[in-house]
Amino acid sequence: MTSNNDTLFARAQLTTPGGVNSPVRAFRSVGGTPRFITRAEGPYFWDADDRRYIDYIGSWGPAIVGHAHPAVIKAVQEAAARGLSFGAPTQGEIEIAEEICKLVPSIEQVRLVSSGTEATMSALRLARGATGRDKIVKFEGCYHGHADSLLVKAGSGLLTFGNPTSAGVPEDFVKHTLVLDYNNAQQLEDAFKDMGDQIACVIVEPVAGNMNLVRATPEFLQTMRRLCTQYGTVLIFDEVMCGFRVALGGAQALYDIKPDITALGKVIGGGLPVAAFGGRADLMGHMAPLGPVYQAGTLSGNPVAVAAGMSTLKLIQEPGFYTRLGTQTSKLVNGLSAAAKEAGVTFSGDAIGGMFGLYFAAAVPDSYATVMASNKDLFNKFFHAMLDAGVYLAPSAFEAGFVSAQHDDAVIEATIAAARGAFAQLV
Ligand code: KE4
Repeated sequence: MTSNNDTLFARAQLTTPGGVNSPVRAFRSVGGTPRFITRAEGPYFWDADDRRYIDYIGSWGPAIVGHAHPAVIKAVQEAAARGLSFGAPTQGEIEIAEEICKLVPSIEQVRLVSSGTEATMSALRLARGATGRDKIVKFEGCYHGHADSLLVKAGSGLLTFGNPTSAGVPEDFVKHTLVLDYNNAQQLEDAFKDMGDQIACVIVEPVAGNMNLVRATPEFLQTMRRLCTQYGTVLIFDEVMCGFRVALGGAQALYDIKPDITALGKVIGGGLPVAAFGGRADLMGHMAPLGPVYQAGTLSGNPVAVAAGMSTLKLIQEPGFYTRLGTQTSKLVNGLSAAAKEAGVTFSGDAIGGMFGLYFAAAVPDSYATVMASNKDLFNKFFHAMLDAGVYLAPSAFEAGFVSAQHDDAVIEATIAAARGAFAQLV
């Protein structure tokens, strides 16, 4: 029987490339028909056939308090009734900026934008403008949005400059981007010895979530901080995903490392388009209209989006929020690991705050190479078995998963029960 999802997907492809507005949604990595979501509430969403799923992408991170949280919806409704966008400053922008600076002490000044891509792109431009240097360092497996100079894969040699990962990105746009191995402190040391005084910035996901979940080692981040300080290089933590997701103060609070600039997104918009970049006041002072680094945005600091973000930031500060969130995420991962073991399936999992990684591999990966060695085919079979059982995981073996405050014990236990059936189908 043709599902409404099939019908909508066929129709969507007539007017939108791949039928989606962001590639990962097309299910190309896992195969099958993407689910067209009609509504969401708490830990659930419903597709076009009115089938309910336990949702573990949470809009790829923003839905940390659960979908359609009454307080967030009320804040959005009240803001919308006062007008949608003014193109002029509002008090709400001051309030959310003050909240971000309070919660992330390394951020002394912050600029709001509308997407994580804008946040990291602007942070790179700021680093280059403030240092007068062109070279940047990123790491294989980290994704920072789709700005040209960040769509780069590792070059042929260990310390050679990168090659574009996308058509339409001229070689010239990436010739200053050096792509190194995540968690390889020695290689980073060597790169700085080789060209440290030419490097404008290092940008890193301090907890990586775009090659699946891979934690940085403390030594890797400590080495990065030491070298950036030594060579006058700007250290950018891309916390668009892990910020307010792994801890209230983000990964920088967990690792107790102070970056120079932080990129934020997702949770700070609560599901609406708010992202930000901010950090040391002396660096942010280079931004127009104060200084020569230009960045602008019609909908930057949009009052309705800021209302959703501010409401979410208030809710995550409730006493015990992250303790409860971390407990639920650990229960999920431990339960899935036990179910896999019972079924005799090679599997491991990791959980940090409200973020988790599932790996069809014997051990939790600590690098791009090890995560890429996990069994993608088994994941894809598991993904579809779970989808059929009403559990929606990220539609790729190389994405992290997300738990909300509404994923209570009953939801976690239902997920584990579904997984027992799914794992049994793999053997
Ligand atoms: P956006 O431009 O998608 O708002 O943010 C880009 C970005 C920047 N930095 C990090 C660490 C990110 O994870 C992202 C976006 N994350 C993906 C999830 N893999 C968004 C999902 C999608 O691309 O549709």
